[in-house]
Amino acid sequence: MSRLVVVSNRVAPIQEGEATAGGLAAGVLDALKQKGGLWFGWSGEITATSEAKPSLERSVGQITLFTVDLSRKDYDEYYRGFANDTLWPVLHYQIGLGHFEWTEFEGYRRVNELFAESLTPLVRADDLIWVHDYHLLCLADGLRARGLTNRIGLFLHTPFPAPGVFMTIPSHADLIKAMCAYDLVGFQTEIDRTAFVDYLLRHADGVASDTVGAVSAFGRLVRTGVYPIGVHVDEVRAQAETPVNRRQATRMRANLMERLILSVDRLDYSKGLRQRFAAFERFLAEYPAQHGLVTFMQIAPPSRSDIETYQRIRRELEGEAGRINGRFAEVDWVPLRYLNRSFPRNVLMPLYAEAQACLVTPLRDGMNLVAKEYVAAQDPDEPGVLILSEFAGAARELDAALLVNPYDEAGMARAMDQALSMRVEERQERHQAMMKIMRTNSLEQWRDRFEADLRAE
Ligand code: ADQ
Repeated sequence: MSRLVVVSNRVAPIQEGEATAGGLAAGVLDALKQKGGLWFGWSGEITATSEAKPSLERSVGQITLFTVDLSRKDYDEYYRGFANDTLWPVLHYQIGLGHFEWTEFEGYRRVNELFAESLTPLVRADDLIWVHDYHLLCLADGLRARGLTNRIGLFLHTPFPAPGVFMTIPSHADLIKAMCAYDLVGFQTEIDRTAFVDYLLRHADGVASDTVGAVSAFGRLVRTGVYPIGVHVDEVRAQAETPVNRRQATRMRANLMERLILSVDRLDYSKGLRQRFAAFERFLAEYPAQHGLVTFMQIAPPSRSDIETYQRIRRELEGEAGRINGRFAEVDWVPLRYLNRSFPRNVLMPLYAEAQACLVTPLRDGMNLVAKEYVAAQDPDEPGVLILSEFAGAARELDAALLVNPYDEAGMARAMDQALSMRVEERQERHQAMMKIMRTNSLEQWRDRFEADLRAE
């Protein structure tokens, strides 16, 4: 069978024998481990000049990792600029936060070209190329320009917004044209897929093909599909249950109050942290009987901290956490614990299992794996309650969660109260329904279905 070539902005820092990471890294690694192959991406190094010369990073088992370095200018324009300060906010419907510069878009294209130039000599004729995420929308275009006729697929981990939102990016037409150089474009939900197809049909003279989900545009046939990313359900539960870790988590619980509401996110404005803090404040104000009993723990390691919008949200949250605690804390009770760091999975999963409720309330999210990990980590006899934003991709599958609108503070406060007082029978019923879907849409399914569709004639 042909080799798999995976391309993403960064390659995961994998070592032999190490436990698997979450999300993209876990899914990609599994696929590569099975069949062997190559993983290509940015090294994370910033050098004086970018050079289209891939270096062999390392080989782990049958997997070979190749990377390229970026120059400061490339990093600023491609990564910090267009990818994370223009595309990311717009893909998450945050038009007001998107900042566009043509020079940064040119930098984005230049780095996509650099990736194409470096990768081309490493690719064999029958390799299957699987590209990940919004950083590399133009990569297939660059590979085609260099004569590659391989199957090339893109999986977008983020949402794809309604055409009217996407078109606020001045270079939207260039991006869409470049995306049509892929053979298959995969999305997390049907909403995202439909938005992309809608753009092609209404704004790019696209014509729907007889093949389901395929559209002819710019002289090519691009297929589309929905592949909701999942988690290794049994692995998560096993990590949550490991006695030594559980002891650690139980000790942690002893330091908390009777009831724990947990949130775990990268510190990102799309995750709705500000609105969530406000909802918790509303909850404390409206449900005084919970005072002294409940702790809300927000774990949020900083990300992309060299971008101004991220620095701003961090400052705001620090201020809000202090203010809310100042307003409600007692000598023996601190209602909100705000932790700006990441934790190993063998600490995080047992902590999920200890929490009576998990608040996952992004303003928009491609999928949100924390929601799925939380459900998978629960004890089936005594499960906690997931409170989930209707704007997370995960809500399309996990509709047995308590679904909330993250802009509705009062609604979220009500959901917190409902979660903490829910009878065990109802919790079990909701948990079983979600587990059933998560077993069907597992991480293995995500990987196998995307690969099979990319391979298919
Ligand atoms: P992210 O935006 O990073 O991913 P998410 O799906 O929640 O968001 O994945 C986060 C992963 O990182 C989870 O596995 C979680 O356990 C881990 N993590 C988060 N905070 C952590 C912490 N403090 N310590 C340790 N680990 C932590 C993008 C998209 C999502 C999409 C994924 C996968 O934005 O919508 O679900 O890719 O496709």
